[in-house]
Amino acid sequence: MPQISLDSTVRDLYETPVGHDVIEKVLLQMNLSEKWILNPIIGKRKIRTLSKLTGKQMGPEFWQTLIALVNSEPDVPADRTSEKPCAVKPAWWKEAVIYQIYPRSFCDSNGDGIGDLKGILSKLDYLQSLGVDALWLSPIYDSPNDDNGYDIRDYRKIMTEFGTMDDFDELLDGIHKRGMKLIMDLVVNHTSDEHEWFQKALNDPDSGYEDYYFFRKGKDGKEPNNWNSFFGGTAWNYYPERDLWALHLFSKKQMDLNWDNPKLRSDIIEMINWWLDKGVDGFRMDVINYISKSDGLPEGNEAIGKMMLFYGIEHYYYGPHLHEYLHEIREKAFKPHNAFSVGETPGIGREMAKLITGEEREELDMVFSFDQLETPGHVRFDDYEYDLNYYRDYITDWMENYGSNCWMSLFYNNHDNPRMVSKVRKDPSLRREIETLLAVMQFTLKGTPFVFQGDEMGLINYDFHSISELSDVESRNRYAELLESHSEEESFRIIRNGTRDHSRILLPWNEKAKELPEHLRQEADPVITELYRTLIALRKTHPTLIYGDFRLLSRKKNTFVYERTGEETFVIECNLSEEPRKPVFQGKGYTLLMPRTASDVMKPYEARIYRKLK
Ligand code: TEU
Ligand code: CA
Repeated sequence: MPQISLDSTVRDLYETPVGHDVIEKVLLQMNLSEKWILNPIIGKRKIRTLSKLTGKQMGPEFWQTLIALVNSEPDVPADRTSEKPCAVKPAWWKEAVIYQIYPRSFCDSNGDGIGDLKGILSKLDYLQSLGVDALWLSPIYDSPNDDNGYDIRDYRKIMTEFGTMDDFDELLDGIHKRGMKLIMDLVVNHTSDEHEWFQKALNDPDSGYEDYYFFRKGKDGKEPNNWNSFFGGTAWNYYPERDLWALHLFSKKQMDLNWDNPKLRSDIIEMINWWLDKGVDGFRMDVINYISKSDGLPEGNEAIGKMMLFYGIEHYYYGPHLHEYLHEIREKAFKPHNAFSVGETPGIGREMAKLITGEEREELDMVFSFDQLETPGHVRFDDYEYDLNYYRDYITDWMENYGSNCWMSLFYNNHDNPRMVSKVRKDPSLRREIETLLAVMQFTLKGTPFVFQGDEMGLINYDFHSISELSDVESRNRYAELLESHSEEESFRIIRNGTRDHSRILLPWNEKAKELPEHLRQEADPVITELYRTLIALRKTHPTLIYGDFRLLSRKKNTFVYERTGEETFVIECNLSEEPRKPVFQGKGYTLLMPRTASDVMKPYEARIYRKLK
């Protein structure tokens, strides 16, 4: 890869994997189209002259930072976009439907109001009957729960409220007996400050653990750098007993681990192997792209910080040793156990994802990319409605360009996000229509569907009435910050748009849930559950829906028509809005599989699945 400099053109920059993804991200953030870059007037311009145009806001320092990041990646993705679908190597996780459980709110077996492992065990038959192949459990390890288990105190112990290691063994056994697999959450960017390593590091300078974390001297009595935390405020905690600061990208109790320390890496890999030896089938890896930080933890660029709302991000979201560390985990733990991995990788775009999931590179099997979750120019806390035309373009772009050596994850929400159905339309009157549409796309597009608990019950966002109903650390911290410049009412309204609690309320089947205030109770919709069963079964009986080629047939406004071809041919037509319209696909020579009948008008959010007659 030729090195990029201020004398390279914008086009040269856009042709590098990191340059491509960063520019795309910036355009997204500013709600500008790709045409802006493809336009020769801009594209042929030297970065040096552009940097003059972008003025103070994105001054030369911004471009230098970007160039350094781009040049830190010498590799280019293998071009495997033009190969036939038969080039895709089969794997169980490409064929699987994965179901995410947020254990705290899934099923409570003993009426203490907290979901638990026995609760999950009691629902295995239900999950099997849905047709799901694997369960991903959000963290169930011992934790003081500052961030609901994403702050781990002991990697080898089960959280007391969730049960015991015996319960876990029984659960794993029950899952395997039913022919399903178990994927655990692996949170190794940070540990709880109550983890033994951190306690030793803090209390005994000679313990050998100080270098497991990022302890630094302050700068003139202030934080070592300007990085801020995803949960508000600075990313540094001061420990007066040692006159040292320690880094935490998330809550004050989630201390970042220093992956540059080979001893730390070897301890983590040993722990992973301990779980794999127990028989777990794979891991979802929490913020795994953050594990390698730039040497010396440099100041974050001002312009990037302002634009992305987080300072310092360019120094850790695609760090200098990321590929190396991912490969090491693969070699020393996943590969010998034939384990599956999916990385949670905020900020990673399509080209960088190729360098992480290209199968020949042996890093991760899949990633979750998040740019599909909000439409351009929006963040999670904005008050707006999600335009599904954007989802069509986003997902088409990935399916057309990701390559046969990479495999996509398909998801709309998780425990960190409000439900997509409510983002598309706040008024719930068409919820069943939208839920059906989303499910049809999820099970007929190319990739592995991840169902988040409750999606299959037709759940929507909760009607929170006050901040006291929210328990998430992010929501509470942000609310406190907002109060500095907004009224209580406004602050609450903003938090309510994006709070992670929308996906964290106890599922309706819990006895205890009946004690929730009326407005926080939801009934499960059996029609949607049945729909999930049908669609999952359809996908299973027709491998074309899994491995078949994807081809876009129409992207007219509010229209998404695509074809999947392999041994068979399917055509799916979606109406992406509430406006009725004429169908684009007439269905001649095809049978209509869904819905049972169709008229010559596509109803609001209607989705149709056709199969070609033999
Ligand atoms: O999330 C990481 C992440 O970047 C987000 O989705 C995050 O919740 C949001 O951006 C905050 O602004 C993972 C977990 O999924 C999340 O639950 C944890 O809180 C976080 O890591 C820390 O472990
Ligand atoms: Ca319980």
